[in-house]
Amino acid sequence: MAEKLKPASVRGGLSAAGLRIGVVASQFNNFITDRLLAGALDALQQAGATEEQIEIARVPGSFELPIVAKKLAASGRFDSIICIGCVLRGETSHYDVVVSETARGIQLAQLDTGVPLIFCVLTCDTLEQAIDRAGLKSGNKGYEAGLAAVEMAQLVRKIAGKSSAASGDGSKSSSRRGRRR
Ligand code: INI
Repeated sequence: MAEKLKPASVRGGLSAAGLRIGVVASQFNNFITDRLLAGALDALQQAGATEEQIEIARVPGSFELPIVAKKLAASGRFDSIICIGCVLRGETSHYDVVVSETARGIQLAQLDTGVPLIFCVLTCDTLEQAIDRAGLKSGNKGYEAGLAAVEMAQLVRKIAGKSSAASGDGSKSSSRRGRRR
């Protein structure tokens, strides 16, 4: 019987050594976002990060997360960026607009820049649900975001390392193509 395939797989580890992590935190609902930020910093510290490796930017509300995350990502100074916010459903459709535009903006920004942006925006119907996810019953989503930031930063670095090795080969072949012309 043929042996089963065991293709190589790549994944990011959980050591923050040498990584630079940005954080953008919304001040709206800061009762919640401060707890998410504390959870993210706990995770980064446990992964071995020091204060010098982390930079925090504060924005008024979640709607402002994408533009600041994109600016930080485009600066080239960060391996990944955690976006922290908390949107609570109110009586109008404002909630839906803020949630969808924030998520869309963050997704577009990470695809445009190639820097992983970690989505740590709670979207809850009630304050109780948010409290549960900011350190009570359902853990701290900020902590999970901190781990995801390290894992994604490492994974993207590994993939970039493989691509630059490959493009090293590619540039040889393109210079060969150049000589043929
Ligand atoms: N911003 C939030 O982060 N959470 C909310 O629940 C929220 N509500 O409910 O309105 C909110 N609004 C502010 C918004 O993010 C912008 O800061 C504001 O519209 C200015 O652009």
